[in-house]
Amino acid sequence: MSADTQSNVPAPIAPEAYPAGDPAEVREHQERIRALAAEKNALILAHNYQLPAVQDVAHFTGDSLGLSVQAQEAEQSRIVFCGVHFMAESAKILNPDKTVLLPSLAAGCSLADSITAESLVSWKERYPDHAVVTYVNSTASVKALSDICCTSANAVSVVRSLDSDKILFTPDRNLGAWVRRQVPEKDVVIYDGACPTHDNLRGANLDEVQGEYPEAIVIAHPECREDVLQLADEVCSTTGMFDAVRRHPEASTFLIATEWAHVDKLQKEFPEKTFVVADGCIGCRLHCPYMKMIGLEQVVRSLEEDIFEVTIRPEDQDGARASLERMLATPRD
Ligand code: CIZ
Repeated sequence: MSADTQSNVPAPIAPEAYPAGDPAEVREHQERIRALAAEKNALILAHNYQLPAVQDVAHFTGDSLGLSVQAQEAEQSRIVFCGVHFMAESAKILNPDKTVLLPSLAAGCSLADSITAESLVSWKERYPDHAVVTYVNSTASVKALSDICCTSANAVSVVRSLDSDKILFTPDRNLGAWVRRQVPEKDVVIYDGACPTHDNLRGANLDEVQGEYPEAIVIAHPECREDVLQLADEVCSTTGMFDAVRRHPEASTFLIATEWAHVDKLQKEFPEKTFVVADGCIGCRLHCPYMKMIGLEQVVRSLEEDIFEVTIRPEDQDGARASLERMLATPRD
């Protein structure tokens, strides 16, 4: 987008303008983190939506499905999970003998908070014949009450894999509606939660940015609303977006409808292409404040002081683990 555009689309902010900090200080923190991780036998995992400086220092980055697998395969005795609380919980559920640390207690998830165990119990009473499929963006107590979990990378395959034709999908209504459109032969009842970051984007926002980049390929996350997904050439999880870019070798520009940190990551992976956040503005609508609660200082402190340890209620452990393990046995879409 040119700087002198008359458009209402906010001018994009260069990723390096987002509070990346003084480069010397960033390097110093990253070196300290590497030294502490080696000393404490810690594996550092970072989600695709984490600040770029945090992702740069992680042993592995990825989506929640990929990071769950890394957590399971970890040889280290402790895992520092740079993501949000439900992701660290999943790592702990799958690795009950390891110490799992979440560097900030403020790293919650409003989508996970949109459904409680009590509300799921009453939904199950209303739909007693339905198999419960729960998005991993949920608490351990909700997972424990579910038949199987899914991520955005395998939600369609999970629903297809079930014997039951009646599904109760929780808690993300946009992902649930996307799945229902892909699997029309099943009766999918959908809970009314949403990720505000993705749900904030409207087709009209994307349409305006598309006017600036008429040739661009649009890749959208299935947590976006249907009016956004209808404008997309590809709908996939963050990890699926790498392959989606490769499916369009002729394209030079991509509009990406997901959290901006992942757009930064795609840009680094494919430096010869141009990636634009679908609302035209890094850090505007497609910004997850919870994912940005963890900076390098929090990771240093977490390693130094062994905080904040994630624990699972004993009564949730087995049920939540069974739901996650069924999910892990299902391939990506
Ligand atoms: O499953 C995840 O990690 C989330 C929340 C998004 C994605 O597509 O990676």
